[in-house]
Amino acid sequence: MTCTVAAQPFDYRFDPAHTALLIIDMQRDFVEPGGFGASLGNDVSLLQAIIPTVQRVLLAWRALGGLVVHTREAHLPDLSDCPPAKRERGQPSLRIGDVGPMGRVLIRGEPGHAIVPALAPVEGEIVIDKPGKGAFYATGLHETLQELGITHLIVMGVTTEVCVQTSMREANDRGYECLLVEDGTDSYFPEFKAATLAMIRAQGAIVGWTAPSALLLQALPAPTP
Ligand code: C5J
Repeated sequence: MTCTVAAQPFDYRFDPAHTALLIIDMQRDFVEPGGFGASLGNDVSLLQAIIPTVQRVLLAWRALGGLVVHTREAHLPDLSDCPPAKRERGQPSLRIGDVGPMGRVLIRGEPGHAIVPALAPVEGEIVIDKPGKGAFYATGLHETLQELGITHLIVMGVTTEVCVQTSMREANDRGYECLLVEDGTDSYFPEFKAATLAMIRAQGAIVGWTAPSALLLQALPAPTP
């Protein structure tokens, strides 16, 4: 079955049987006060605002029986997978591995590592822990998607210009056709989000397509009873 989204810069076509919904880093550490994002001085309310939209698309995709992949950015407790350059970057109030209000910042298994309750993975969904910004770096995600016959990715999550864009570029280099849901992603910097959407779809979808969630939802088939 082929679905068509009236996306930019032109129609995006996909078969749900060969498409995964990829939700990037919707973790407490990025969207709640007291986490990694806030420790860098960011206003996390901008990111919280997309949760209802991401949930709407997630529920529709689940109703179709489509494959869902969630990612979480985090490091091992001994920080052996965290390059010192990443930990030492900038002047944060808390560094990766420091103890904050949601446990150790950006560390696997800590409260801040969890995906927000409204989007929590359910049985059968894939959860990828990634040490980097890209979902394909040091995760085995490509091999998993290949085994499942996935050729297309519908992408949501945070932040648009960091982990979302990096993951889409990695996916593009590996041959996946990607659609970014415009209101299912956000940045701490609205101008960076706008620039990222523009650069993804520029030059004839050089990285991928973008579309608002309403147009994606309109394109989905009715779930079979
Ligand atoms: C960042 C992410 N911004 N998930 N991570 O460091 O975008």
